Amino acid sequence: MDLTQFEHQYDHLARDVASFKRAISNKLVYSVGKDPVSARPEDWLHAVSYAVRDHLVERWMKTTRAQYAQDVKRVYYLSMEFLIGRTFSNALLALELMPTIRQALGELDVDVDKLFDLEPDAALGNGGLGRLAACFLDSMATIGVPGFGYGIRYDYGMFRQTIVDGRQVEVPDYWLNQGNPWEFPRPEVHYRVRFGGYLETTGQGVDSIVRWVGTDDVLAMAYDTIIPGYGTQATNTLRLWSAKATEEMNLKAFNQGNYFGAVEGKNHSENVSRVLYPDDSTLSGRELRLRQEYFFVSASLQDLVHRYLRTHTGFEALPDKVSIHLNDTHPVLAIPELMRILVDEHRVPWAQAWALSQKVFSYTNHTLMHEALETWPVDLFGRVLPRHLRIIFDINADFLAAITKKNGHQPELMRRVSLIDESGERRVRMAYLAVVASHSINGVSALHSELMKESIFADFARLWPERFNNKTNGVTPRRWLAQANPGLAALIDQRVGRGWRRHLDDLEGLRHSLDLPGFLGAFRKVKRQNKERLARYVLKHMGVTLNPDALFDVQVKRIHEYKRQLLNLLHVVSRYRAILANPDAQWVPRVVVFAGKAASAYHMAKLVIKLINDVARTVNNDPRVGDRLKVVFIPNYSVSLAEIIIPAADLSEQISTAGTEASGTGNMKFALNGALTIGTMDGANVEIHQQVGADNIFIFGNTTPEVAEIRARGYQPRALYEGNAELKATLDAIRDGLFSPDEPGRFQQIYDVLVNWGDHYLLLADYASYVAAQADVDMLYRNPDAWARKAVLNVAGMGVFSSDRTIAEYADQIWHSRPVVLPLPHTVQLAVEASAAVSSGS
Ligand code: 26W
Repeated sequence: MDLTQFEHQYDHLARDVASFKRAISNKLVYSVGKDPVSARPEDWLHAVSYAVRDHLVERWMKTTRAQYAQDVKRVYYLSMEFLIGRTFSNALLALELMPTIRQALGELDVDVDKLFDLEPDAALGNGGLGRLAACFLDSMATIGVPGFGYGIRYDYGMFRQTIVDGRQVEVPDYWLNQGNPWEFPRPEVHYRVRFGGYLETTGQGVDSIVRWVGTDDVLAMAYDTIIPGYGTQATNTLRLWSAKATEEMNLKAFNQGNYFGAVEGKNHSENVSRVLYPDDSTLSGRELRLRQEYFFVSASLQDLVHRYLRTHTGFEALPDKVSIHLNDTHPVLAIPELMRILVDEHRVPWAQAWALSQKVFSYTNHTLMHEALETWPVDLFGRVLPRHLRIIFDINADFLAAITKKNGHQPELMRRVSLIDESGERRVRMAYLAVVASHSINGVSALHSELMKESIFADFARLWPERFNNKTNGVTPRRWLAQANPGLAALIDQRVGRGWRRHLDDLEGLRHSLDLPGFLGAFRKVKRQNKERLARYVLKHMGVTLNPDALFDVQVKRIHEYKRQLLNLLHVVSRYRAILANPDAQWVPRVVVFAGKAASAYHMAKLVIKLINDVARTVNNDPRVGDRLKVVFIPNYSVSLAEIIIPAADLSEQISTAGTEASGTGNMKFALNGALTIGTMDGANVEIHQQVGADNIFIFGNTTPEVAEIRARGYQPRALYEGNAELKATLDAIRDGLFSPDEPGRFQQIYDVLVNWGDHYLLLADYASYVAAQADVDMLYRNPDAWARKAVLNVAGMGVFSSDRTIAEYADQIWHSRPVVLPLPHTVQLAVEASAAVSSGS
C-alpha cells in the first residue's frame, strides 16, 4: 500500500479541548456503549482512556514503521514481572495532555481526580525487580531504544493485602474485572507452547536429529500495551502472553453428555497464566512456576525469531539485530529455547547456534540471597521439558570440556561450576546457565556487582572477568517526581526549567537556589502539603489522625528479615518507653509509617506485621504519649500508594544489613522527593551517600567487611542484649507481652530469633548506632531550615539515579543498540519544508 495515501485517509487527531470533549463523548457512546445520562465514573474513565489512547496509537505506528524501515537492532527485555501501576495519568503526562483533559472533563461535568482513583494498578510484579522493569520500559521509550517488553498477562496480579486484627490476610487481585482499556488483544498472534512428551533421536553425533513428540500443548496469545516515551514521538511495546487452550473442549466428553468434564482440560491448561507467584526472594520450586517460565519464554522467542525472519534470511545477522535481556534467572529457559529453535527447527549446526546465542543473551542478577537462587530438580525438569534438559546437558558437557582444556582436569572446580548440582537431589542451576550463555552479566549497584564476583559467581569471574559489569539501578523521574509530586515538580520547574524530566542532571541547578529568599520556605510548604495529603489518606482509610507537623519517618518495601523492619521497630519501642519514662523532655513529634507485603508462606515476616500493628495500637491509644509518637501500618502497599507515601516522607529508612540489599530503588525515590535517608552502607545507599555527601545523610551500622568479620569471630547477640540496658528492656517488653496482653507469648519467637537463635541479620549489632543516628535525626529536625537545606541537596544530587542514565549504559555497553530515528511530526515537517524552500529560494 502507498503509505502516504493511507495517512491521508485517517484523521490526524486534534489536541484542543473541544476536540477532546467530542472524542470522549463519542467513545462513551460508541465504544463503551453508554448513554451519558446513565454512565458511571468507570464508564467515563474508559471513554477518556480510549480517547487518549488514540493519540498514542499514532505515535506507535510511526515508531514501528520506522523500526522496520531502518532495520534497527531490537532489544527484548524478558521479565516474569512488570509492576506498572496505573497508566491513565502517566499517559496524560507523556502526551502533555493533563490540563487539556482536566478542562475537557470538567466541561463534561466529570471530576478527573475521582477517575484517577478508579483505575486498578497493573500489579504484575512483587517488588523491586518488577518495578525496575517498568521504569526501564519508560526509559527505553524516552531515550529511543527500540525495546520490547515480554512477560505474562496474569489474570491475578500481586494479592491485595488486608489487615484483619493486625494480621495480613491475602485477597485475590482480579484486576481485569472492569476490562483493561490500555491493552490490544491480538488473537491472531498466538504460538503453540509444548510441555511434557518424550524425545526420539535419529542419527549419531553432530548429525543426530532430535524430535520432541507426544507433548501437551497450550496456546500463548498476545496482548499489547503501548509504552509512550516522554518528550518524544517514540513508543515501545509491552507484549504480555495469556494462555488459551488449544481446543475449546473435549468433544468426546461433550458428546457423552459430560459438559463440565469437557471444559475441564481447557481450564487446566489456561491456569499457566492465571496468577503471579507472590514470592519475593524465595523459590517456591513448584511445577506451575516452571511452566509459567517456559510458557512466556517460548512464546516470546518464537515471536522474535518470526519477526527477525520477516526481513532476514539465515541467522548470521541475528546478533546485529536482536538482543535478549534476562531479568534475573526467571527467563533463563530462553537459552535452551533459542538453541531448540535454531537447531531443531532451522537445522542450524549446534556450534554455530551456540556462538549466536552467546552474542544475543545478557543477564542481570538482582539478589545474592541463597534461598532466591533458582535451581530445579532434574526429575521435574525432565518431565516438563525433556528437550530442554537434554540441551542443557549438552551445553554443560561442552562447557566442562572447554574449561578442562583450558585449566586441565580439576574435578573440584568442575563440581563447583557444573550447570547440574550433584550434591544431593540433582538440580539444574539456572544462574550458572545464564552466566555461561551470556556475554554480559551485571549487578545492580557498585557494591552488589563487586560482591557478586566475590561470592556466587567467583569461579566464573575468574574464568571470564570481561563478562562482569555493574549497572546501577535508576528510577523514572516522570512517574516518581513529575506525576507523584506535582507540587515539588512545579517548584523545580520555576528554578531550573522543565528539562529535568528528560535530563535529571539539571537538578544540580537547585544548589544555586538554596539562598534565594523564600525558596526553602516554598520547599517546606510543598512537603507539608504532601504530608497533609498522606494524613488525609490515613484518616480516611484507617481512622487514625496524623499531625503533619511531626517528622514523617517512613519504611515501605516488602517485609523481609534482611530489610530489618524489626530494627526500626526496636527503635520505636525504645522511644515509646523513653517517652513514658520522661514525658516532659523536648520530644520531636514523630509519625512512623510502615507498609509492605509479606510472602504468604513467610511466617516470620507475617509475625513482624502483627507486631507492628500491635505496637501501633498500644502506642496510638496510650494517652500518655499524645502527639509525640504515632505508628501506622498502611495496608496494601502498591505503586499507587507509593506515589502518595513517598512524597510525604521526611525520613527514608534504608536499613538492611550491609551486603544484603542488591540495590534498592525506593531509596532513590525518597531522596528524589526530598527525604533524608537513614541507612546502612548497603546497595545503592553507598552511591547515594557519595552523591549527596556525608553531611546530608544519616549513615550508621556495620559495613559489609565488618559484618563478615563479626560473623567470622563468632557473633554473640546475647552479649549485646545483656550489655545494653535499653535494648534489653525493649526486647523483654516485646517478649513479655507489653504489646500482646491478650496473648503474652505471641512474640516470644521474635525475641528468640534475635537473642537465642543467632540474629542472622545482625540487628543487635547495629542497634546502638541506629538509635544514635535517630537522635541526630531529631536534633536536625528541630532546625527546619537546616533540614530543608539538606533535603534540597538530596534532590539536587539525584540526577544519576534516573533510569534514563541506567538504560543509556545498558544500550551503549551491553546491547549496542542505536535509537530509532523518527520522521518529524507532520506539522513540524511542513514547517521545515517551507523554511527550506524559502532559504533555497525555490
Ligand atoms: C524465584 C523467587 C524470586 C523472586 C524474586 C527470587 C528473586 C526475586 C527477586 C530477584 C527479588 C528482587 O526483587 N530483587 C530486588 O531487585 C531490585 C531491582 O534490581 C533491587 O533494587 C533490590 O535490592 C532487590 O532486592
